[in-house]
Amino acid sequence: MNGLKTASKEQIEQHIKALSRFTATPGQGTTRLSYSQEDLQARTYLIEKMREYGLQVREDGFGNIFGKLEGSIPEAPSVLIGSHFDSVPNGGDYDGPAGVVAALEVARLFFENGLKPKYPLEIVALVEEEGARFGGGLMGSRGITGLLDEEGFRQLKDKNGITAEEAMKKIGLDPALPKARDPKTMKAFLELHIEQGPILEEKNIPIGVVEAIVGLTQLEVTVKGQAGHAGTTPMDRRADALVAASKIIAELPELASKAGHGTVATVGRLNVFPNGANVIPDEVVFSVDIRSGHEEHVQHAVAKTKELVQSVAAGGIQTSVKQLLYMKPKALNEGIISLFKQLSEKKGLEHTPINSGAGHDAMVFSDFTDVGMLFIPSKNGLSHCPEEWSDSEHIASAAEIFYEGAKHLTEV
Ligand code: HGY
Ligand code: MN
Ligand code: MN
Ligand code: MN
Repeated sequence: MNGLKTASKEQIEQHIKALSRFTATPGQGTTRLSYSQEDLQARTYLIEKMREYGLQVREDGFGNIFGKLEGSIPEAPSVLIGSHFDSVPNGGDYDGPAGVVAALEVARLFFENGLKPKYPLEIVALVEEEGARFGGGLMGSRGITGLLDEEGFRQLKDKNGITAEEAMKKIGLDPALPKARDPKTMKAFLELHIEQGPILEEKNIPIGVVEAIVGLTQLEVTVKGQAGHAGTTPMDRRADALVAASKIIAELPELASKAGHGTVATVGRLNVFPNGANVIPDEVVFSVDIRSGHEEHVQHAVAKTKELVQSVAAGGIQTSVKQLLYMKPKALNEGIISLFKQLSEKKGLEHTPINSGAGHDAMVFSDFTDVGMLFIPSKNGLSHCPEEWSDSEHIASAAEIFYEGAKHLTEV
């Protein structure tokens, strides 16, 4: 060997383990909501590592973390590598962190192998990709690209009515810092992510080269009825918000299957107000997450869902629908896809093309710069749960591909 360092499974395992400790639900998976104490602990860890690897660190007006290795060409656009470091409630240790840790490993290899790139390399750790605290999702990347403007950001509130700005200030972040960046400052964005499905494991292939990402939308449905006494209110004189909401939810699986092949619809979050066992529900607010590889199917399913919601607005029930997020299906950059395939072959790694049923920050960046994404296998195809697990060996292999790809794209 020429004495140059290569990606280390042990180093990656160390990072994953360290980040997994920053959870609000120890022993019940990873719960790391944006701008929480757990976010602050992870943020501190990531910034320390970025500095250790010789990177200039800054946080933008959304709290995204950037670690930059300057290039020799002044003002040149950067090659960004990274993913998100927030989680769903009671999620796993790898959804997001696998990509952040692989990017850290690329930075460590540039640093320890003394590489001097022409184009800058930026490692990025993104906030609020899951939307678990403020709804919608892909917030950090939409902020960087300007898809989420200052107005939109200011309106974000969590379920306790705390705004994103207040939450940022509480952990010492400054929301007034510069936010959207000029797309001309980005040359490429690369993201490693766990597959979150069963395909790579079933095929026993370590590397998935992502070609397209599903289109998705997130709706928030509000059903308003009339609170009342569970004992004294006759059944024919009720405007029960939960009964009305249930009629909508029960129809969604059939609505999704009729919307076109592969369309999925999920109600993952539901809040009942006032949520008392002896009180007729006054109001129900729930999420509807709709996805398809074909935009027309998403649009059809959204239209049908809005009709369905309208159809229960009778007998004292009122309904409304808010669209929190809408992303078209995205095809990733052909040049980076073939680069990833060549580099996988060079490393003797079996690879296969794959499409993503999950949304990712990569889909946001793909309208502004060249984007490439790799997947690694998920054990039993599980994700968004404490059982989520991926092999650090696979993260190391993907980090090697990203390292070679970053050398090529930054023109070391
Ligand atoms: O929901 C998703 O697809 C991603 O995990 N945010
Ligand atoms: Mn993710
Ligand atoms: Mn996720
Ligand atoms: Mn992502």
